[in-house]
Amino acid sequence: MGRFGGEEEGELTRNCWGQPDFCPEVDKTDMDLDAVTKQSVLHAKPDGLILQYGTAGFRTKAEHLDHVMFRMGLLAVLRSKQTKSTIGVMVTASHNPEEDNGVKLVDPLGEMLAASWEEHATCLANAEEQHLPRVLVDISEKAAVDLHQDAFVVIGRDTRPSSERLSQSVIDGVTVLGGQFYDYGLLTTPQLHYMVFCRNSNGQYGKATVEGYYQKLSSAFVELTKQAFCRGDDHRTLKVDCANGIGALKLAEMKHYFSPGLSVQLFNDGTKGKLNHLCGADFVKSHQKPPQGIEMRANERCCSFDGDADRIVYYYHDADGQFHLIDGDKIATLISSFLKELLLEIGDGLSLGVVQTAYANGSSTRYLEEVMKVPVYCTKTGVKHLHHKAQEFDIGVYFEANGHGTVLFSKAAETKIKQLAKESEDEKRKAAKMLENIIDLFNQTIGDAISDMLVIEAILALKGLTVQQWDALYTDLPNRQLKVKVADRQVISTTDAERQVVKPPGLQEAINDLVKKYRLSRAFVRPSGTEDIVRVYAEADSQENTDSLAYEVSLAVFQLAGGIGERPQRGF
Ligand code: NG1
Ligand code: ZN
Repeated sequence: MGRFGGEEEGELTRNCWGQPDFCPEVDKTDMDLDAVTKQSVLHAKPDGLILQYGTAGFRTKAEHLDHVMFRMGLLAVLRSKQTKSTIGVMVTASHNPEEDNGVKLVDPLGEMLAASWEEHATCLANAEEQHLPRVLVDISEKAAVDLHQDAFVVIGRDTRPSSERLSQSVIDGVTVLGGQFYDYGLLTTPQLHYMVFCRNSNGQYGKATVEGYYQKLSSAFVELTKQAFCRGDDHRTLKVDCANGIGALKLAEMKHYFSPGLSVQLFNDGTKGKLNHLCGADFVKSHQKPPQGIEMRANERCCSFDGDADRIVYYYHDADGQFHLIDGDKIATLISSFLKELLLEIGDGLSLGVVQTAYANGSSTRYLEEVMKVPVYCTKTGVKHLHHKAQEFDIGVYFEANGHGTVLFSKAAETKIKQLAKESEDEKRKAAKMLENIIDLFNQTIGDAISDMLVIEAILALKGLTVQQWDALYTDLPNRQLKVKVADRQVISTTDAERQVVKPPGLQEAINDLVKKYRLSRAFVRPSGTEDIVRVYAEADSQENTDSLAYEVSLAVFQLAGGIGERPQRGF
């Protein structure tokens, strides 16, 4: 028998991209490939199934994911050995329907997996059964993994019915390659990111327990809001739609830590409804209406989390019963203006930048640039892109319009702020102390609905702002997002932070001609990285024109990019 489960050493093979390749030389004792082969049979890959590590890992129907979970367990071990750090594996499909599931790996600093390893992940997930050992060896070689290193993997999962079994498959993958693991069980996605960073910073970022997370955020919130609540504004309540997901469980555990400063009332807590069904941040943002299952009174502040609690949007009904959505763009604006004020007070020349995607409402970009005079950058969709851009500033604020975002503070900024909080005179010290608490209140590894909610509540309390005053910062341009089904969404490729189509030919020209027909208009299309659809976005001067433009662009996509099923229809 050869060293790779029956293959001959040095034999000419094909790697997972179909290129001719030589079997690499790795000592079999470093990885028990026979055991991997045996275990893998119990997590067999369905024939012909090809999946891509997309915007946020793998996502599809839960019943197709068992082999992917097992293999991501294997990959997490290799990544852990290579980085000599703890790696996270999160089992979730976020805002997708309950029947779906997904998995993503979390890198040592709590960030999304590095791009080169996304390729390895895709390779490993799609390898046919008999090629699995060779692909593992190949990845180890290409990524120079020291196989003698120990590996440690932490695992978290959301509340989907399929998540428990699928996370067991991850554990099977970790153990068969000799990795150690800790299963946190039910966690929000951002909590798992937090745990990974805590462990790799030897506790400097915080204690790697759920209790540690609650304590860190809550004490920062209580410290930060002391001043506002001293003014007697101590009866703050907030209604939270938890999308029938994990956010409900975690917020129910945590709310005692930050009350009486803030009392939260939970809706869609998973006791009755279905996950993400007619509720949650994604539903509210894309339908621009309130979720089912929440009682809203006029002018009451409400918010929605998504299914894994990494996104948040706010909203309210005015006295005339009109619905007002406060999305990620307006959250970024509120936070940036608060931070900018504090930075002016400490007067230390620290740079502040805001990062958005093409989905940001045109009014928000204009307000940030022209009124607030803050530099704004646009990246591709997906928090990993925003996160990396935000790292270029002393203080980088990033938010997707859908409510996924956070604020990053550079090490230098943090040191400076801490020093000022100790040494400077009164007013400066007060501002620096606030910034110090804000640093602790943000989850700097990834967008976090719980942490963002506490930041927003603290700012509103400190500034004495009502939800209406916040909403009035600027008026959103009417906008519409639609989905188009096509045979193969990869026929569309884009450039310029996804604002321009490169392929198929003629599509961008068609969009340009349609956009010209309307005032203050803008439209773009891109293939989704999490669903099997093409997304269409349009903005214009009125909702009617916006809907018309969105419809016409959808039709152009349908006709020029191989639409399938029902043709797009006018009217929503
Ligand atoms: P896709 O499906 O690639 O558009 C969606 C969101 C992203 C991000 C990911 C991960 C939109 C338009 N897209 O990605 O912003 O949040 O899901 O959850 O909201
Ligand atoms: Zn999510």
